[in-house]
Amino acid sequence: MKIAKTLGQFILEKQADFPYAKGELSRLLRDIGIAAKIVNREVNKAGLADILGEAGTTNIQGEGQKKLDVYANEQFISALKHGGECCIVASEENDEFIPIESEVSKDAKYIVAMDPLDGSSNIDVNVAVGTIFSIYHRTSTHGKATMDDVLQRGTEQVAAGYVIYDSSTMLVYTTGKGVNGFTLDPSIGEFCLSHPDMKIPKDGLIYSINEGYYSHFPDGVKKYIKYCQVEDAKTSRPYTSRYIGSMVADVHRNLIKGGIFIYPVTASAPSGKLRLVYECNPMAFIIEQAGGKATNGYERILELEVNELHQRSAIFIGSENMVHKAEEMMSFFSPQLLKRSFEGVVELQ
Ligand code: P6P
Repeated sequence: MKIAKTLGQFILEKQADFPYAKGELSRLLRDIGIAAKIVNREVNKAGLADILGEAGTTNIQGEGQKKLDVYANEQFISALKHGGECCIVASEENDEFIPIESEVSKDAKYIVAMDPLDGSSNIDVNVAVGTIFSIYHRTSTHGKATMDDVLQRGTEQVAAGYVIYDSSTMLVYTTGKGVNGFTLDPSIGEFCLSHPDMKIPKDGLIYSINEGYYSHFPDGVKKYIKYCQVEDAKTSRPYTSRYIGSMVADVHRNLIKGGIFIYPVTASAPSGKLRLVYECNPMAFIIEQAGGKATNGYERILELEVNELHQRSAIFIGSENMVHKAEEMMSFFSPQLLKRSFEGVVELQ
């Protein structure tokens, strides 16, 4: 029986693709893999351990933190702190970024931005949740790393990935040379290469959006939803609607099967809900590397200017041809006109 390649073996093998690599990125990815295995253990027994439910605290998003949110955040921060390859951690769960100033880390060259447990509202009902991470080189050349090191465009990412904790636990990541997926083999406690060189189909038959907000959507999004629902054998419509409510799970399904995930701006979230730095940018990097597309309805996600750590963005991400079609519908409204319509200045027909 062929022994599958472990994440560690694969990382080292690919390190050769980067002639000047001295192993720091390899070790950083290893540290993330270790934290993912620890979090996986708790996610898998959430119903048994006293780790379900609310932590009784709220994060900067004003969201009630689940015990597992806090636990996952602590595990990833600890692994990154002790790994010595990262000088700043920026997390959805922390208002400010966390400088890592230990002797071994203060001169480390990498920054990690993460959503330690995305979709955590699904934990208590046993639905897939995920971790999303994004890795940058620090831009500052001396002294303490600063917020400028964190607020970099998505195009500057060195690596990005996600972990999906579901029927099986997978780690999917890119370093800019394609996308590879690893499935955790609990019998050996290793992530093993199971999905080499992942590519998202150019077309798909699945659209993923929370239609409960339909009345709040921009007209272009309403047009696209109606387009997906029209009977048309030539284009295999109507498409299928699938919405898990966990971005990692919805995007992962579309990466494998083809499809589009949309979280647009709405009247109640005029800048969108999802966060640019540690949700949209890493997922956009991965999907682009797999041959897909990711925009905010008008502009490429990876080129959006990053001004704040917890900045939000609309996102249309998935199969290239589906995102193109959605953008066609969105092109009816300029972002400016759309914004003024939410401010009640302009009545959109
Ligand atoms: P809604 C989970 O809270 C999350 O951040 C994403 O994982 C998910 O896609 C989205 O929010 C779900 O938001 O408003 O549809 O419940």
